[in-house]
Amino acid sequence: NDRENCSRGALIVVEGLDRSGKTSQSCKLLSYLDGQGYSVESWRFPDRSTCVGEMISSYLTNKSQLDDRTIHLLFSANRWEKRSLMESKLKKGITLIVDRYSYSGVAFSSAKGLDIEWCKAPEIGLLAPDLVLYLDIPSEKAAERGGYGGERYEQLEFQKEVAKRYQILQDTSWKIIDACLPIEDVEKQMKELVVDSIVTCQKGKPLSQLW
Ligand code: 2DT
Repeated sequence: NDRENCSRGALIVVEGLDRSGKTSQSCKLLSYLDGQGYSVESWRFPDRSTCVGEMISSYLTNKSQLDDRTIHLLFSANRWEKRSLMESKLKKGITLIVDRYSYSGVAFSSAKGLDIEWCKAPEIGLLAPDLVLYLDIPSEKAAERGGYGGERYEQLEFQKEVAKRYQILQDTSWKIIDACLPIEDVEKQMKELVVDSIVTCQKGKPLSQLW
């Protein structure tokens, strides 16, 4: 029927500091929605599987050095190279759960001291999320959670700067989730918000663009 023909999937983004629980919560969300019969895929940025993604990965693991603006533009390019696929999936009715997106891009680069407006510019024209689930956790608490790995950026002082930038970036698409609550509570809140967002998109909410 008509409704099915035009109904699109929702673009859901999960953001938060390292160790805030983004990846495990995204997994839970995926299997829940899948079990409920929604058509859904799980994505993540950086997508390390592309050529650009390999350059990013080598930078993150300290195997290469890049100028701050250069790496910023590579992260952005890594989203641009996926933009058309993202749009076609959404238009086919597939909901995407995306672990990190432009907000990580701007928060991490501007935390190094780059101008925030400069950081936002290359993101202009990428698809805007329908919902951003921000897993809110104090940097100290996150650091206590089994510690960080060895990648660049996984340091307490830097994460504190990132948290400040995330605050500046909040907009009406954001829902702040207290990531210190028990895992099941976080999960429940996320499920409800996502299902609401999927319904709104099915009802014809248009896709929009950053920024
Ligand atoms: P993961 O540990 O989630 O793979 O992230 N980052 C990420 C940026 O600096 N800019 C971006 O645009 C994105 C998407 C955050 C790897 C690290 O890369 C940072 C953590």
